[in-house]
Amino acid sequence: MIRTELCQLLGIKYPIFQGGMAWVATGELAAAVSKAGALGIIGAGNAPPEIVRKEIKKVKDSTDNPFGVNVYYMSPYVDEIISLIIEEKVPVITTGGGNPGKHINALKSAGIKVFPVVASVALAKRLERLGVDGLIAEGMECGGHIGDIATMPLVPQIVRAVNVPVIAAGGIATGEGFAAALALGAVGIQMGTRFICASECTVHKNYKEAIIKAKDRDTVVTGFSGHYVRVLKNRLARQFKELEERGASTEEFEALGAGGLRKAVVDGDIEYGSVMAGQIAALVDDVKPAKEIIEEIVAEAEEVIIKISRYLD
Ligand code: TUI
Repeated sequence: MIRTELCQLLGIKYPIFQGGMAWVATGELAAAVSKAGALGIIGAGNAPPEIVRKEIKKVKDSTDNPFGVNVYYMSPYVDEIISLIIEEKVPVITTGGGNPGKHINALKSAGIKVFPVVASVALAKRLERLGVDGLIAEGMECGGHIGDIATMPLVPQIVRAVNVPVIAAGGIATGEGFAAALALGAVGIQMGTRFICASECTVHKNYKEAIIKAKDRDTVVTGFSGHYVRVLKNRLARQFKELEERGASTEEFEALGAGGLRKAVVDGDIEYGSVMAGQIAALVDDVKPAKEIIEEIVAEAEEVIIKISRYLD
């Protein structure tokens, strides 16, 4: 059994977070993950509060175990979603796409545990000073919006820079990756891409199949000026590359990207939709219940830790 301080801190059985993926991480997925003993997280993305409230209700109706909501800091509804999280007494918040500093006091006063996603040491240090409970260090192997440092160098730098628990994210979907994250000093992992292929995940089946088919070089980073997104290669990604090559304007990028994630997740359009996935998609090769995903990765990580301890002379 792998238990770390994160388990006691949050009252969870396994030190595993499910990534709070916009459109993908619905109440159904979060409920299944939390029920299985890890931390399920609803992805608020750009959704208005009334939609997020319904997803929170789904989790509460399904389990009493802790769960979280991820707030995307480029959403137009950030302040309203924070109020909703406080009102609903959501146990844990994770954040992405920006600096959640201005909301930390209000969240802490409400007894909510705060775990921002960071992609740099500077932001990690700043947020530690503001009193966060832990940090999720997300390497650029992950899917969706990415920073520019890979998990292997990012995690130990953040671990050395702060005194709060650090969770490793980006490129993890196997027991080997889980064990490696612990070796880097993390006290837990976050997985997104692996949980897209959970049976309970409500994304279109074409999205799951695209991840299962993906091989090592099948993701690509598209975007411009500090806003980079990792997706599976498809026609939309090629159109983005063309825009990059001719130095297109922000407006052109935004017009091409608009609604892309919904198109992939809801309509199953994996050619013209934005199929966000991490590089570890190549090692995701089946759809199964969240509980089995969690129990399998924990058992694998235990085996890896025992195996590598034999190298000690
Ligand atoms: O946010 C993510 N991953 C995402 S966001 C997204 S895009 C989206 N599309 C439609 C609807 C809603 C969302 C897809 N994937 N990961 C966490 C993350 N946060 N990665 C990098 C950062 C980040 C970037 C800048 C965190 C903080 C930050 O701060 C800048 C500053 O102010 O210092």
